[in-house]
Amino acid sequence: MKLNHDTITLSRRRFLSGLGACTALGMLSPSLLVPNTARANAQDARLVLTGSHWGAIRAKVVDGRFTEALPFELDKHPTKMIAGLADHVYATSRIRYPMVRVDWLRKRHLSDTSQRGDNRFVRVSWDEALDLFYQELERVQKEYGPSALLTSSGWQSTGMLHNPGAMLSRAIGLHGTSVGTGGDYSTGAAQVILPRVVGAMEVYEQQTSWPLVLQHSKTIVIWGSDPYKNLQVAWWCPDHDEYAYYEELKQKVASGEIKVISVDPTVSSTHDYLGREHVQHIALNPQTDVPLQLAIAHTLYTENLHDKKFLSEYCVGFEQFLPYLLGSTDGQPKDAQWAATLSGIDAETIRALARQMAANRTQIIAGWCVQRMQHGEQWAWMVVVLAAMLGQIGLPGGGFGFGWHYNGAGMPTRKGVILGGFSGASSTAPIHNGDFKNYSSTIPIARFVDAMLQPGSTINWNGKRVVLPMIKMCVFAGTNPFHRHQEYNKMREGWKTLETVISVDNHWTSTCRFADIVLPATTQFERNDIDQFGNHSNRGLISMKQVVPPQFESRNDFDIFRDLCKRFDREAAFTEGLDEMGWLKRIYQDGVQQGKGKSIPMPDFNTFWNEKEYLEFEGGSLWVRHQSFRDDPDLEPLGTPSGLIEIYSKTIADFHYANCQGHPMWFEKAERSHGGPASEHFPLHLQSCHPDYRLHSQLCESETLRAHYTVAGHEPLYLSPQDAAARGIQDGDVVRVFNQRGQVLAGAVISDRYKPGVIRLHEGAWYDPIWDGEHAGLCRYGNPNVLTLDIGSSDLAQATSAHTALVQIERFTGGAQKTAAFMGPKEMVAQCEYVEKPES
Ligand SMILES: Nc1nc2c(c(=O)[nH]1)N[C@H]1C(S)=C(S)[C@@H](COP(=O)(O)OP(=O)(O)OC[C@H]3O[C@@H](n4cnc5c(=O)[nH]c(N)nc54)[C@H](O)[C@@H]3O)O[C@H]1N2
Ligand SMILES: Nc1nc2c(c(=O)[nH]1)N[C@H]1C(S)=C(S)[C@@H](COP(=O)(O)OP(=O)(O)OC[C@H]3O[C@@H](n4cnc5c(=O)[nH]c(N)nc54)[C@H](O)[C@@H]3O)O[C@H]1N2
Ligand SMILES: [Mo]
Repeated sequence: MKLNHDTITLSRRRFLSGLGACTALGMLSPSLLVPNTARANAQDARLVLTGSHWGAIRAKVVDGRFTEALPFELDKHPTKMIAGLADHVYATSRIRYPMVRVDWLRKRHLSDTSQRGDNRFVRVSWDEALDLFYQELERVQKEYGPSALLTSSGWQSTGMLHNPGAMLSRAIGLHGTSVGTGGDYSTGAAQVILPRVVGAMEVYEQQTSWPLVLQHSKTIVIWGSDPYKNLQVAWWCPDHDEYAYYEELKQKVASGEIKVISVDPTVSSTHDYLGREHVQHIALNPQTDVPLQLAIAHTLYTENLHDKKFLSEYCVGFEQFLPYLLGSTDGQPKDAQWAATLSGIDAETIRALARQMAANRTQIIAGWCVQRMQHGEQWAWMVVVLAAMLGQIGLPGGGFGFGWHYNGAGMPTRKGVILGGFSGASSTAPIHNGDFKNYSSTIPIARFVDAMLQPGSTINWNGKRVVLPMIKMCVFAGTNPFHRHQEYNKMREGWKTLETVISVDNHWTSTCRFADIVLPATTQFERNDIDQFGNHSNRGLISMKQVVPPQFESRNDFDIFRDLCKRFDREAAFTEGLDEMGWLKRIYQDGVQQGKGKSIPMPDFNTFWNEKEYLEFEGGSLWVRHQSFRDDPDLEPLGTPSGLIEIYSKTIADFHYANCQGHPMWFEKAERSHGGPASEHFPLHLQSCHPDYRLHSQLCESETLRAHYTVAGHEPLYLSPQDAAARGIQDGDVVRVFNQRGQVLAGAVISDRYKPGVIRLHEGAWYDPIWDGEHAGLCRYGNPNVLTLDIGSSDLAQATSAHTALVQIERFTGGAQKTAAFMGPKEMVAQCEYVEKPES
């Protein structure tokens, strides 16, 4: 089969004028990306098929330059973000050569770490850089042992081979052991509580098929989720097919067949897309979901609307929860009146909501933002308890699900293969396998700055005691901690205790600024790879062909880590004797074998790579989450101690944590808007939700995209007309956003999608602190994590509490502050003064 290369083209200028016509907050209709009139003759350009977190594209290459990303013809709902992909290769922030921080080059691990962040770097050769990397690994293992070394990766790029996180793990793991990390920033709280309650993580798993939801649900409650915005990206290359179901949902909502209720302080993109006039908005005060949920439960119980049979046959512990709900344990019934004061939703609306949910088939679609808060576990637990009281878990179009906004969940899964990829593990033992001394060998990732600041202190974590290690060296590849983590002024203090920080990236992120050795990796467009096409849909496989050669001195992570391994004689264990194409063949041929076992015929590698370029799998059957459990709880028990849904968990109760007890409860937050703690000083709740125009910090480097959302060169700050008026802020003003933890500049966008007291700065905005002078520490671009709070969600999950943060804003009068975030390092020439030769 030959591919049809006569594909759709669209000039950037034309595409951008389409974008410009949208309001800053408006979702661009994906169909705008592929106007039929824009078909052009692409003969003079080379079109290269590749996949990405943003979908599959045909990269247009003119005179050896990647000029434009055209949507792959099978992607019917491409994201507007592909307009930034060419910039990903050419942005001013590309790391050009290996670089070493000036004072670290002079004094190595004895350097002045308070200079980290001043962005002064010296260019070195690859050999020099990798020698330094290796010498530091040796030194740290010998001087301190494995507890002093921490490595981490994150959202990196797609591709089954070029997986920087796996390469980092394998290479470092071949040299020596290091501190392990558990949990993640996405679902840290939910992924720890839900296995205790329903026996599975729930968050990353497949959800009930969309056709069944559309057929059976009468009410859909979208609880703190924004699928329309968040499905633009996925872990593997998305096919975006699920958007067709959102189109159907939109029609059914308009015709009144399905009622959608959005529980969200803001009008989300999904809400806006489905139609403001059709969706019922429960615009609760931020962080007050648990009181609202408890009041719904209270109404269901007191109005006898709960499913007693389901509670007794499929659940344990409703009796232990009930006294708390009714108030006999603490004197406070968790009724609608009580919740109204906290949530800002009047009592009658709450009661009506409970009745509506009990009246017919109700699907609860929960997101993850509400668990990315202090006590985030409680909300996730209450989602399950509410669904259990409604008794529809395991029925089509009923019950709960936590993953609809992610990886195309709800798409029927086609029968196909899942490729293996490059593994972070190796069968070869590490050279250094030292003693962790009295420190724990694994820590919750979101507590890694606490380890820097309080090594040796003990924290609780999901029933274990964790002694935080004394970390001396960090290596990052495919993650940007100075976007990902919270409370940068605290983090910068922690960072000073590190002797050596290494960052492998393709862009000069703020983490590179705060590193000692910076190594330039190729972008995904500069190498060959294979990816899954579609995630839960399993639509097929797609080749990721090299679009352009490596830029500057960048090298594939594979080559970087291979050459590191060479230095300690583990090259063969790292590569297994294969190069890039060798690995791709192996990964693909393993898939062919897997396919044989499943009766899925696949062409051989050469045919796939040279002729077909992508494969589509067939079939896909409809599926209902938790149905097998509902059908036979004895044969298909949940993975909880009782095999049933645990409304009361004896395991958790026995941990004796004050902030996460035996059943879900309301706990006051460290900071809460609308009259809660600290709101008298900082009255505004800071949402740092996931960006509409980026994947976290990725593509913030794209000028093309930034041109469409920045305000006077700053990250947009969304706020209500009331909050703006009260402060004399006009649309387009530069504002200072501040609290006791720090301050950032941003550009005001006034929007009626926000209720008073709620503002938003999207996560992933590049951190750009002013180094010294009057405004020292002020982030010029607008990164919300300067302002967020770095505490664990509770003793149970120790997850991030990024969404527990209050701020104040004012018009900024300090003059124009041009961001330098995207300009790379200040290049210096330095004399090496280091004398203490590392032992080898
Ligand atoms: N475009 C884009 N999509 C993405 C990503 C991206 O960076 N960009 N990242 C991906 C990743 S890694 C993840 S983990 C997911 C994140 O998925 P989520 O964490 O679910 O996403 P958010 O958009 O941050 O938040 C979802 C909704 O929660 C609402 N919300 C905020 N506070 C509250 C509250 O107190 N109560 C209630 N009820 N609602 C609240 C917000 O207004 C928002 O509409 O997104 C994925 N998708
Ligand atoms: N305040 C607040 N903070 C949050 C969140 C929030 O909701 N609010 N959300 C959290 C969530 S859910 C998540 S998942 C995290 C995401 O945090 P991260 O995963 O750290 O975010 P990314 O910006 O995707 O960082 C990936 C980095 O990998 C680099 N990279 C890309 N391709 C390659 C490659 O081929 N090789 C190498 N070596 N590097 C590459 C990119 O340039 C980028 O710097 O953020 C968390 N932080
Ligand atoms: Mo995430």
